Amino acid sequence: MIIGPPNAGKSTLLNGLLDYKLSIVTPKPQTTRKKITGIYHNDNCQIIFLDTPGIMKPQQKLHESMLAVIRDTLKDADIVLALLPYSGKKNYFDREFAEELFSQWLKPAGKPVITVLNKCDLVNEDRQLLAEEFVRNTWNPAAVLSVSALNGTNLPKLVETISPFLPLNYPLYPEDTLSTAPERFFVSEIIREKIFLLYGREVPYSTEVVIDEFKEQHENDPARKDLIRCSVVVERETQKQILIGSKGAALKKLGQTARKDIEEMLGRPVFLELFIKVRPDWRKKNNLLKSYGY
Ligand SMILES: Nc1nc2c(ncn2[C@@H]2O[C@H](COP(=O)(O)OP(=O)(O)OP(=O)(O)O)[C@@H](O)[C@H]2O)c(=O)[nH]1
Ligand SMILES: [Mg+2]
Repeated sequence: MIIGPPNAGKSTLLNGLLDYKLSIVTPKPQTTRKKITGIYHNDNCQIIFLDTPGIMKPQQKLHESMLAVIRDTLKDADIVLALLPYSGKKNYFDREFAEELFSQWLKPAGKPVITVLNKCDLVNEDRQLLAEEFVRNTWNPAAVLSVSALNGTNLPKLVETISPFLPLNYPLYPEDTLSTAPERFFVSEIIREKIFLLYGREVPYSTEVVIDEFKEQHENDPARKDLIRCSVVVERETQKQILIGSKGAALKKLGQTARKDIEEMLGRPVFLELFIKVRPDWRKKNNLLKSYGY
């Protein structure tokens, strides 16, 4: 599994390893809310990578559910990739967070840990060696490696580093399987990604996307586009107005950019209909969270 703080590049790493954009990525923290399974295949092994939300201090019921995802995934994982991003700060990465990660999460779990220092493109090699040395001396993980999930630096080496820790088993999935989640989940994730990219402030955090209908019409008649109907759920009427924008321009842009990526993923044209709904404080309400799969 991939564990780490928000914005560390966990989803970028999953995508880089798979060489496919499976998990959504944005410059904003707390983009990923659920576990994303990505299956890597090569001639020697199969690795089931699990991307998780970033570890944060919970401020909402939604956050508690995200933390529970991390906890449950950690229980199931054979190997843990602890992802710590380099930063321009004087210690090169957030040691305080790393200490908390090791003492509160990794030590109690007792799994082999590979510390992956990500965003190595942001610091020079001397600093990387110093940081790696510091990690080795302080927390003594099974291995330490600097990578750039974005540029692909050291990703083959990361796979090599993981290999000896893999349990001996028959492949669990056929070679063409990339994920276990259904297409409609990735459709909702693509729409969420576009909302994170297009809107500011609290709007992306207050938004959830629910697929109400996914009609695969092309099977009976290849000339007909698939129909996808989604609810975009927000917490307030004001957020609804922001999503729609002046004369509906913002919503139109959201629909267009999301549809483009959805069509690319599915490999066929679709009709995408977005309905905006207001569900006050959905992030605090157990029954709503449950109905959205949290
Ligand atoms: N410079 C640089 N940026 C990176 C690298 N990896 C990821 N990023 C950027 O970091 C930001 C966050 O990336 P994500 O992959 O969404 O991070 P995450 O850890 O999944 O974040 P959450 O899902 O919010 O917890 C994006 O803007 C990425 O482009 C890297 O190796 N180098
Ligand atoms: Mg993510």
